[in-house]
Amino acid sequence: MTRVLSGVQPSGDLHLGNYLGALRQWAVHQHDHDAFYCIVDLHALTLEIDPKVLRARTLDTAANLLAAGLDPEVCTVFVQSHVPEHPRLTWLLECTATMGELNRMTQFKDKGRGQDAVRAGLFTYPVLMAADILLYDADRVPVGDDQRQHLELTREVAVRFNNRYGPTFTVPEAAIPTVGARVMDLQHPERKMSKSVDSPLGTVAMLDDPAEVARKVRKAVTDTDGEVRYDPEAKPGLSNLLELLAAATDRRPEDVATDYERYGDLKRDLTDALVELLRPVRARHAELSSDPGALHAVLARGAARAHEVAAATYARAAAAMGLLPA
Ligand code: AQP
Repeated sequence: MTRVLSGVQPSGDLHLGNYLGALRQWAVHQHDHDAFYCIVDLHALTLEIDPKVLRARTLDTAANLLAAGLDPEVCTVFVQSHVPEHPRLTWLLECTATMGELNRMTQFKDKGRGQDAVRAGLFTYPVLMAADILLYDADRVPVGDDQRQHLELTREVAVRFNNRYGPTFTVPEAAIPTVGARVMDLQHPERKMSKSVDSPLGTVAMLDDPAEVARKVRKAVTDTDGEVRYDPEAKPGLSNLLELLAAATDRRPEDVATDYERYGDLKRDLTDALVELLRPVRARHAELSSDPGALHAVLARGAARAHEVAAATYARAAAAMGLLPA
């Protein structure tokens, strides 16, 4: 069976972008792949985060993943820091990637903008992500469009390592959905919806209640020309709404656009579709959160299974580079 690996940071409340761009695909892939899904808490340390909040969010992210349809009997759900081979392999890969490659990554520039002191970890983040993926010999990595550049770096590092030290890593492919891969902020449609950016009206959380979803969609920024047309360049706000309705109803945004003449009608149907899409997720999350002990048990089983695979890959990579076995 081919293997998939993907991760999510416990850096804030999960939102529609995370759900449509990633989690929904993860739930599908778990049935036809050997699937590993990781809560990447070490990545969340690259930006300011209160330790108590990080701890609580890590467990809540686990509840969100299961609520989004991951079945721990079918796939492996675990926390990155529970598997020590992630930072260990990162060092080996930091000695394989180059400063020039990391300098070309756009995400650390976006996330570091406006900060007095950017953490070194924000700069080397893509190498930790490469380690996350390569440790599991993943063939496919289901991610949103924002991770395309990091995936490409992972492939380059894997190929270089294999050429330099002999065949060690599987070179992974990105699996990016055709619709929903880049959900934009409802108030600032020029930037992606994001957990760590403060945009309360622009971000629809996976657990928002129907009234909140309705309020945010009603206030979503559009334009004044009044024509319903899918045109992300000229009409980014409206096109984002069309993409969301298309993603929620498994259609193409161009086709959805032909059903509407008025923005208000589109917003009404989008609200209904999102409320229905998120209803089961909210209900399952409420159940799962009432039993933290069961969530801890799922994560402990996941870490044990992930560790078996990761330890073997790490040993192979360390030996290939010439490190003396302990
Ligand atoms: N707006 C988005 N549209 C589609 N997919 C998205 N993803 C994130 N935002 C969107 C996908 O969700 C998965 C998990 O993301 P992450 O937690 O690794 O962090 P990120 O990509 O940096 O996403 P966020 O939500 O913006 O988090 P913060 O603000 O913490 O950085 C990934 O597959 C991602 O592509």
